[in-house]
Amino acid sequence: MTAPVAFAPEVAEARAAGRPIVALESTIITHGMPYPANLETARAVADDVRAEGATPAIMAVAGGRIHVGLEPERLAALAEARDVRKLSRADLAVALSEGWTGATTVAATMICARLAGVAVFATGGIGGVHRGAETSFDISADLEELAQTRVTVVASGAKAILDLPKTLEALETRGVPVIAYGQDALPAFWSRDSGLPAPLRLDSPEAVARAHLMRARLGLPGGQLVANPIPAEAEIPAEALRPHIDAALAAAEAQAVAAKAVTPFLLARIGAATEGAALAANIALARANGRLAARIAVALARIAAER
Ligand code: PSU
Ligand code: MN
Repeated sequence: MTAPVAFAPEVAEARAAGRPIVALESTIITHGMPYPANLETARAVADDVRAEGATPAIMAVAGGRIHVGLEPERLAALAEARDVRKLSRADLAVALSEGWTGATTVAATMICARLAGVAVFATGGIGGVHRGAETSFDISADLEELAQTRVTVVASGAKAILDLPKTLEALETRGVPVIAYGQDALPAFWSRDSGLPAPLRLDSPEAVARAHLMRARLGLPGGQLVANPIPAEAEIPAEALRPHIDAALAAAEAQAVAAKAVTPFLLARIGAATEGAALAANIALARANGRLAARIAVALARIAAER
């Protein structure tokens, strides 16, 4: 018995030819951004990946199958659909056995990527330890997935709505390499610098690819988090965002928003409060992450070919 995986034609061709592929998630489309910016961003990130010489594979679940790559009509329908489920590791099997339509989080996308033989994945920001997690216990399954599934995830760190020091500690405990790309500081999603030093730093796609391969040679499970700072021209300084983040967190508490709804609620509130500036930054960082992930995938393919 094998996993129910359906490859889009573009991805099937890339696989057959041994060309590099970059996994992309779908929760950022259905729960992370409003329509139509979500659809435009998904198309732009896919084009960015192609421009760097790799093939994009947006992951989603429908009709009892994991779709690896979405054809244009399927992508457009997903971006417009309401009440799409947000699927993490815990939900994936039931969603497939029940034939639900669902979008994959970072954790679920990593699982789908592994099943599809895709080593590199780009998103906006991973989930992590929420503020107040000492009482709510709200810690994203993305962290456990990074600890067990061998996929390199390119993101602009963890979302700044989270408790970043606790998120770093949780990643360290789980043995996840957190690699700042091209700088010493851990990025903070909409801002380039969280004020926290990143545990590791690498400066080229080749270096990230070599580290990915070395982890496999050591037999270590789990992936690596490549924390790519948002392009300087698109960043929002952390001080400018802080009041909006605090207000959104207060609203979430007042309205008793919990579980899967927390992150989408906070992103939507902060997007509205900043009159779209946070959304524009999110789009810019997602595109930059797609480009870097493609360069890493190309480097991985090149190193593999040299062996
Ligand atoms: N990156 C973005 N926007 C998003 C996400 C990532 O720029 O909405 C999604 C990812 O799917 C990630 C999820 O896994 O947010 C985190 O959700 P939670 O905090 O509930 O684990
Ligand atoms: Mn959560």
